Amino acid sequence: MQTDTTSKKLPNTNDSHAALPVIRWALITVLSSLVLAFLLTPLFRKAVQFSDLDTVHQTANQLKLAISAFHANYRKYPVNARVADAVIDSDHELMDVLLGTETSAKKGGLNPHRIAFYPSQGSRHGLKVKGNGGSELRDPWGSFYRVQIDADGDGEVDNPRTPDIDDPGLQESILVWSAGPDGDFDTWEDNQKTW
Ligand SMILES: [Ca+2]
Ligand SMILES: [Ca+2]
Repeated sequence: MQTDTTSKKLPNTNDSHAALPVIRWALITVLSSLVLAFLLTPLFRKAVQFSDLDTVHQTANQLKLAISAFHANYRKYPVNARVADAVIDSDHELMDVLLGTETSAKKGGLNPHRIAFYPSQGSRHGLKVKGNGGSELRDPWGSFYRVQIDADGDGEVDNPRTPDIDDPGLQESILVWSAGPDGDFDTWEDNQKTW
């Protein structure tokens, strides 16, 4: 008995090659949809939010530590104001001093020994160091951090949350806070603070 080998259908390699881009496209579409669906979940948004809040607290405390180290070294704060408690932002004026740029060591500068009090190496959230070594520091939502310093040295500062109320103030030397996700310093519900 003879077997009819010609009746067996051989796979058409040209067909399978032609189908590959279609399969790839379909896979990419499905995967993209899944990723998009995950990004829209409340779980993901909550995870990002917690991660941002964690970053803010770490950064704010790092900034407070840097200002404290500056004071321990120079016996003054990195501001020119002496008579009133200073409220400043984490802009170039402050950060260049804490980073020890060349400008901050010039005549009349606040950091003549160019000591780097704020770490610029490695992954530091919100700090983009420029060519001259200077930078400004922003929170995950794009605003500067706000800093209040006991520049008059009486051991306390006004509570920035209740500036118009005649309260005893806070027994703190350095306060650092962020405007929070809404970017508004006046809305304290979401503001993040070090005290
Ligand atoms: Ca004070
Ligand atoms: Ca706010």
